[in-house]
Amino acid sequence: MYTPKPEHKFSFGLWTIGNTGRDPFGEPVRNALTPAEIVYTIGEVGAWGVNFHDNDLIPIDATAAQAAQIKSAFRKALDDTGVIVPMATTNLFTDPAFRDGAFTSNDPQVRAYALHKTLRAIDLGAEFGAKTYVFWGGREGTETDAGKNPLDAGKWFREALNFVCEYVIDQGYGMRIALEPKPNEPRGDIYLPTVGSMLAFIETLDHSEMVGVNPEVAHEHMAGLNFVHAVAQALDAGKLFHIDLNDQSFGRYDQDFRFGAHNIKSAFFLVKLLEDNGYDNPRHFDAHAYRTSDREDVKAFARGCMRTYLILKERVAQFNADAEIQALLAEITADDGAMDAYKGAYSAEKAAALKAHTFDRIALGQRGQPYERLDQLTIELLLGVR
Ligand code: GCO
Ligand code: MN
Ligand code: MN
Repeated sequence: MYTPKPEHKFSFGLWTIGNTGRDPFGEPVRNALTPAEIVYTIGEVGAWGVNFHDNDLIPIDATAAQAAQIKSAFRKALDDTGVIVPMATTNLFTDPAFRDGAFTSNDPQVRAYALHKTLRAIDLGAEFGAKTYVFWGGREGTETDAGKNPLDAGKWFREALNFVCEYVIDQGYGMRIALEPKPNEPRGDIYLPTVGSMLAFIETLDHSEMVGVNPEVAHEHMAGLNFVHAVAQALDAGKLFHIDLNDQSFGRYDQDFRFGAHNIKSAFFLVKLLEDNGYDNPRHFDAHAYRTSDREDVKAFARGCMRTYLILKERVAQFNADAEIQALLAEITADDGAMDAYKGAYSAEKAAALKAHTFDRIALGQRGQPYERLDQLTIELLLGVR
């Protein structure tokens, strides 16, 4: 029942399963795996897809012969396991050239290099069948605003994305672009820090129809925001092209915990939102095993992400079928039709009638809502006693 299946579209990045546990204070604690080895692990734990940055697959300084050898081993692992490549992206943050950003660097040579690297990485993604291309601007930001004009930065980023969209169309790749916001880390402040700001920016692009968002649980939580609300706004806009699932405590560094590891209640409402609204794009776990894990425990981490998702999905079905919960919801959202005349599109008559209506404000203010009862039932359901 909690076994992952292809239709769940669970994916992991090469960088997630492959993560060696290096952090700003400590060296790697796990051996590095080749891309092919990571694909076999992903196949073994039962996931559907593997995503990569260009340099997760091909090191930045690889020769053509090395690249060809890596690609053929990777291709064989995909064929052997049936794992597919749904998404690809560009590493625009590791190399020192990007220390002041990529598309928003003050240096025109760096901006051009970022575009060059991205076009080649898009080709690499297309070669392996990726249908979603992610942009996470990890270095697109500042520590001080003394040296960079945020309006210029926005203009440069827009120009680059317009160029990329035309390139994808020109090549006939049929890819969609997903922009991933993050408020900070590794920059002091990253431009377009939240899902809301990214959604607004997308509407300024030449090909906004092919650009959506890739929201990440940890990123909105780092900003102290409600992730479920952010994702709902993206769904409402038809822009939820991809999602990065993980977990994070509020107010901490970028933790990238296993999905559902920290805040089970918000994970539940997230799964509910996705499942109730027929979300059918990839469910990508952009998370890392604890630094204390060995390679065997990394598999437990990966299985845990998927298993928790599927358990929560079952809890959602239970919530939707629970008579007591549904009765409370019906009570909360009850509508006797008395206000129907004022609903819907504007008309001068409707506005006049609404203004003339007398409301019993005191009675309205006396009406409570049984949210405590509903929330306790939700908690009991999640704790497995219903
Ligand atoms: C992070 C980001 C990245 C991106 C990845 C794919 O906080 O480091 O979430 O993991 O998702 O670069 O674009
Ligand atoms: Mn992240
Ligand atoms: Mn991410």
